[in-house]
Amino acid sequence: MAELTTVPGSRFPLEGASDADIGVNAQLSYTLSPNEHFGLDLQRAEEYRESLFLVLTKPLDRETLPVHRLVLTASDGGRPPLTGTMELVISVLDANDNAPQFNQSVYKVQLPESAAEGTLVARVNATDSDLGSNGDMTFAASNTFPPKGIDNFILNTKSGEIHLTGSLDFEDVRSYEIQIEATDKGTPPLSGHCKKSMREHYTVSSILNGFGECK
Ligand SMILES: [Ca+2]
Ligand SMILES: [Ca+2]
Ligand SMILES: [Ca+2]
Repeated sequence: MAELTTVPGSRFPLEGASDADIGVNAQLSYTLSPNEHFGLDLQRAEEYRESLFLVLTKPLDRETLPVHRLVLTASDGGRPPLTGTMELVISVLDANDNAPQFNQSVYKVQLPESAAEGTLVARVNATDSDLGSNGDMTFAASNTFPPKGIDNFILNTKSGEIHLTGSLDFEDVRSYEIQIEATDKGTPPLSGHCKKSMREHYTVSSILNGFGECK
């Protein structure tokens, strides 16, 4: 079952049990082990024909619980009743329902004016709790202030590392601000869009603003 798209009320047919006895000794009732997400619905079309459904009662979230294990018990109407049990294992398939989140919303870095080309300025880091491509992400610089700063820094879209590519001049620009966005590879992709800007003056400083998820 897929998280997100499998909505409460969804029904899944289960194969009912059978009992070789007749009459009340063959009338089965079913119970499910206590759980938060599933219930049972037994429909009797004719006297001896019944359909058993597993019904989803609460949305699934793979990030909270990826596998649900339930025990279905069938009891007959005899005295004493005889029971049979069966285990149901339900795997929750991933949907892209989490946007990448930066571990810091603002990274502040101070660099000496004399910093050499190629200097590692910072490495931004984000996490996404989805699976596979839903959790893989790329980084992009969406805005740089002042705009000419775009020539001074290069962002590795995979690692999130930022390197200095030009030379710094304290008398010319005292601080840079770079806004970075992380986007996952889900369909459709999700990215954070929370802006926190901040400017301060250091000797020559660059301020990197990460976009976290808006809460
Ligand atoms: Ca989820
Ligand atoms: Ca997910
Ligand atoms: Ca995601």
